[in-house]
Amino acid sequence: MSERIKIAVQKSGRLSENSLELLHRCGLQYARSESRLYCAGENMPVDILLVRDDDIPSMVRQGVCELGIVGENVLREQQCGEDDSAPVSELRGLDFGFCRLAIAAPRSITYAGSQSLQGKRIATSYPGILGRYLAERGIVAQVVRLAGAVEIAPSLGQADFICDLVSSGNTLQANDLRELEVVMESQAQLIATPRPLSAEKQAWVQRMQRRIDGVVRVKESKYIMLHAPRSAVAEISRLLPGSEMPTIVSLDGCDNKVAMHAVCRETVFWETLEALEDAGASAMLVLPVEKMLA
Ligand code: PRT
Ligand code: ZN
Repeated sequence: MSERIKIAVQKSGRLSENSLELLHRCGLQYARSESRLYCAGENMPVDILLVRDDDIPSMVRQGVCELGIVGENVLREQQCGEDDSAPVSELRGLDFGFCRLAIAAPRSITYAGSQSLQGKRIATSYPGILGRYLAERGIVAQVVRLAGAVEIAPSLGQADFICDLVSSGNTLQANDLRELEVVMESQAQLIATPRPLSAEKQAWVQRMQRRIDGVVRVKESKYIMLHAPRSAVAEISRLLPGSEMPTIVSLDGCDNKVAMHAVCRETVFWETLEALEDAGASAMLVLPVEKMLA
């Protein structure tokens, strides 16, 4: 193999650890040194480029890197400002880096839906996404562009509202702000270059994509075992999230109950287990799935 592919990953920030862990779980071995921007893959022709997240969409669009991992919020904001003749391919959500871009305001402000934003000043680091959102709703407001510390803009008198990323909501709370509406939901995305690739590079891009797909699907998947009254099998099958055909096993010496085993390909929440219990399920076990070939 003479040609190598590159994956752009955030150097140090909220997505770094999960991104590198994902690549590691795909079988990629590399030596990392804190100061280096380039980690050469030791067992595959796949290298990692560690950069600021804002640089990732353009690096992938221009073909400097064949693949990249970046927040949808960053990708969408940059797409607002560029001609979209050759956008990157968005291959899949990676199930980490969850956050939302939301409008918030000091608790004292009265708010009666989006129209309350009319004529107001809104501070944000996402002027592109916010501008589109307002235009789609026919709202004319003054977008105040800030590079950071958006949450203190109202108390400094720079803006009436803010539009910023939120995950736990603690930062809003600490600044006495109230979340009012969600502009977009976001998670980390795997993106690929729109540039044509040699067959050799294309094969490695597809291989990495398949492995990443497998790792993410397994992460979401759980193996569920439970006992169910025969009469409730149909209802319980319907409640099992993302499972196609549960295996039904008879229980020795028990005619009215069966054991059901299923792989659930979606997150199994406590609420799901409670709903299963209400439907008659008992002896429920939820196990992680290590590897899966589907
Ligand atoms: O240096 P570089 O440019 O690479 O990094 P950065 O500082 O621009 O980005 P970074 O590391 O802060 O975030 C990278 C990506 O993580 C973002 O683009 C989002 O896709 C995602 N992400 C997930 C978040 C958050 N959650 C998040 N909570 N990005 C930022 N935040 C901020 C939020 O705005 C608030 O100020 O973190 C603070 C804490 O949030 P709460 O709600 O939990 O209090
Ligand atoms: Zn950034």
